[in-house]
Order: sequence, then structure tokens, then C-alpha cells
Amino acid sequence: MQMGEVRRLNETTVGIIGMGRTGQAVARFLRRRGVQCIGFDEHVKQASPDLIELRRGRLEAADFSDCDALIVSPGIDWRHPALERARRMGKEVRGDLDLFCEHFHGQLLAVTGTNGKTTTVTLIATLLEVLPGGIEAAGNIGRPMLDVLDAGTPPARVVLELSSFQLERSSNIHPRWAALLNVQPDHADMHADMSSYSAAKCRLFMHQGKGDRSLLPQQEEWDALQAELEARGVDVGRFGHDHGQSGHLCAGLQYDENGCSVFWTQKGERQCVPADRLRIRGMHQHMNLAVAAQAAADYGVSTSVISLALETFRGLPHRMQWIGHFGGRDWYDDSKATNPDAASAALQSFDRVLWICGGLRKGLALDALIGPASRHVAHAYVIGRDMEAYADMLKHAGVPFTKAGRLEQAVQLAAAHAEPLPVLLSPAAASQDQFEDYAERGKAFAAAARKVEAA
Ligand code: UMA
Repeated sequence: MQMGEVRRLNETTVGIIGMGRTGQAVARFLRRRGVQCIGFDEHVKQASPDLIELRRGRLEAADFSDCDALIVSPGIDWRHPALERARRMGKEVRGDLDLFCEHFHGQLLAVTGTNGKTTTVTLIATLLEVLPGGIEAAGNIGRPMLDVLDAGTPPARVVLELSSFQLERSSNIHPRWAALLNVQPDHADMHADMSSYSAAKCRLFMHQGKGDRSLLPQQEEWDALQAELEARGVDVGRFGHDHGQSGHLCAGLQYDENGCSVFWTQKGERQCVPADRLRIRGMHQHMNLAVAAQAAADYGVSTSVISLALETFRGLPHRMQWIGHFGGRDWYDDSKATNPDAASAALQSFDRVLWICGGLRKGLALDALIGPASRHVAHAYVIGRDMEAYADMLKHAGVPFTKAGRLEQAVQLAAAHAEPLPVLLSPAAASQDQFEDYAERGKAFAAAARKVEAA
């Protein structure tokens, strides 16, 4: 049975695997279309009113026999034995992205990548808001995509932030405009290896063709994908760093005698905003701005609107966010840096910094941090469950460090450092060993930093 039919068959029963934000949105969406839903979850306590039943307990033991199809939340391993069993039983197993794509008939823009997705998507949504019919942002950004379809008249455009988990379980994604920001090591605990992680991200482009537009990073590893997309008629642009020899790039950061500027291409001409006019910090963040600016230019937003939006954009919470000047030093919350590449980019935004790192390592190698740590970190304070791995990395980098254990302790120790250097929380680790999520970790950091001022 095709999932596209479920909206018309009220005798259909769909199993929803994972009753977090995605699962609840799927249940709401399907119930409105007369589909009965059974929820499956290992932890959740309260049943959603949109379910006919909640089955709690280990997924391995779950009974799917009365479900015609399954919709699986992104946080559940796509190779989970329970899902393999369902496939062997002949059940259709899909994600919410497939349902969304079947029911959304406007212009779809989509952004994937390991780091920078949320900033890019937020700015694209802000910039394209000025167009008739508007735009809404959804997906991994935090708003389940199906909710967009049931909130009144759907917007003319939707920009989706898509994780590798959402993409690997999609079969029909076809954005008219798509960007792959970067692929850096992350989620080693959920993907078999780096190449399957990268392959999941590239599913973004699988149905693109004539009239569609894509942006890819400048690195050579993406040349083959560009050639493949161009052979299908896709208009491909590349973005990256231009030190004077990369005139073919449509967007990125350019460096000349006046310093660094964010650039994009509008009607064949390069437009620039000097980096020192931007409110957000860090080259990696400026690159996200360049990609968003290119999206806006591709959709016909004027140069003056794009420039103004770039200059006034304050960035998002927990991404290199300046918290304040407390106890004689600046404090920066980059709690969203949950992998080594994100933290490494943050460290490179400082000359010398006091660095709070550590948490759940997610099976990732920390080698990428050694160089930036040795060049930019005056002292590190290590927290979290996988403290030993971060301590080993710092030993290799020759950086003095203290095992602080808990975040509050790390803040107090950093506040007592002799030099008035800035303090950066950029953990290169997930947070769930000590916090609900990265946002709670960031808030705890800000609260502890403010106490320094009060003390
Ligand atoms: N669950 C199980 N068994 C498991 C795993 C989970 O029963 O083995 C249950 C949990 O008890 C919980 C539910 O599944 O009730 C959670 O499902 P989920 O992890 O898919 O989380 P959602 O609340 O549905 O949120 C998901 C995305 N989460 C993940 O991909 C892990 C959210 O991205 C996204 O915002 C949301 O859908 C709306 O689209 C968050 C995220 O951390 C921000 N994403 C990762 C990242 O950015 O690195 C990919």
C-alpha cells in the first residue's frame, strides 16, 4: 500500500515509532485525515490524544502485526532490529519527510549539512518572508514539518532543515532549491560509517532535475556530484573561501586588502558585506550567511534587503552567543557545538580563549580539535561523562587543563583564571549525560556565568 493513500482510508492503522515531537505531529496529521494511529515508545509516559493506543516498552518486543505501515521518528536507528523485523513482515517503513513531500505542493527549499543548518535556515526564512505567499521553516530546526501543513493556509514556500536521519528515511524528497553546507564527522553512533552518513545527506538531491538549483561546498570531493547534477539539468553553484583565485564561486567569504567580506551573486554580479559590519562572530557562521544570501538572491530578494538582513542578524541562541561581560571577562555560549568540527571552528574565532569542553562523545574521534586547541586555548576545563577522551586530546595538544566534572564547577574555575581571557563553552560533545539537551546546557552555562558577576 502506498502511504499517499492513507489519508483516504479510515480503516488503515499506522504505527508511529517514537512519540516525541515528530511522532506527535504525525499522529495529529494522520488523525485529522481519518487514520488510526498506534504509538510505540520505550520511554514516553503520557499517550497523545491522537492515538488509539500507546504501546510502551522495548521496541524489539513490539507487536506491529495490526499496523499497515510504520512512520519512524528520526531519532530511532533506521537499522533498528525492530524495523528490520517489520520490513521482513512486509510492512512499509518510512519517515515523516515522505508524508510531508506527498502533501506539500508549494516551493520546497532544503538545507542539510553537519553544522550551520539552523542558522542558514533561519536566515533564509527571514529573507524570503518578504516574498508574496511567505515562507515557513520546519524540520530538524525544531518544528515538525507536518505541523506546517495543518496551520491554516500552507505558505507558498517551506524551507526544511534536514538531518541525515530524516534524509536516510526519505524516498521522495525533491527540493527546488537545496544546499549541502558541509559533511563533517558526527553521529558515528547512528550511521555505519562516514560514507553512509555522507550518502544519507546526498539523498537531498536524488530527485533534482532541470530547473532546480543546488549549492555545494567548494571542496574537490563534491565535483563528481556537481557533474552528476548538471548532467540532469540542475543549476549548481559552489560556495567557499575566495583568496583571489576562486572567481567561479557564487557565494562565500572573500579576502582582499580590505579584509574579509561575505559575498553572493546577484544577477551575475558579486555583492559583498564586509565581515566587520556583521553582528555574529566566526568564519563558519559568516559562511552560513553567504549561503542564505545566495538563496535570497536566487529567489529575487533585493541586494539592499539582503545586505541589511545580514548586517542586523544577531545569530541564534547557543551558537557563539555572547552572554555578557562578567567578572572582568567575556562569556560565549556555543553549546550547540556538539561535534569536534563545530567546536574547532569556534576556537578559531578567538585569539586565545579559556575553553569548556566535554560531555557525550558519540563515538567521535577528537583529533580535529588538537590543532585549534593548541593554537587558541590558554586553559581548558573538561566536563561530562567522556572526560578522559577529552583530557587525552588536550594532552596531545599540549594544552593545560583541569578536569572540572560539572559545568558549574568549570565556570567557577574559568572565572578564577589569572588572565582576563574570554570563556567559551563549545563542548564538541552531546549534552544528554548531564542535561536534557544542548539548550538546557547553554542556559545552565549562562546562569553560572551571571553568578560570577554577582559573587
Ligand atoms: N525513542 C525510543 N527508542 C529509541 C529512541 C527514541 O522509544 O531508541 C523515543 C523516545 O522515548 C522519545 C522519541 O522516541 O519519546 C523521540 O524521538 P526523536 O528522537 O526522533 O525526537 P523528536 O522529539 O521527534 O525530535 C526529532 C529530532 N530529533 C532527532 O533527530 C534526534 C529533532 O531534532 C527535530 O527538531 C524534531 O524531530 C522535529 O522535526 C533535534 C536533534 O537533536 C534538534 N537533531 C539531531 C541534530 O541536530 O544533531 C539530528
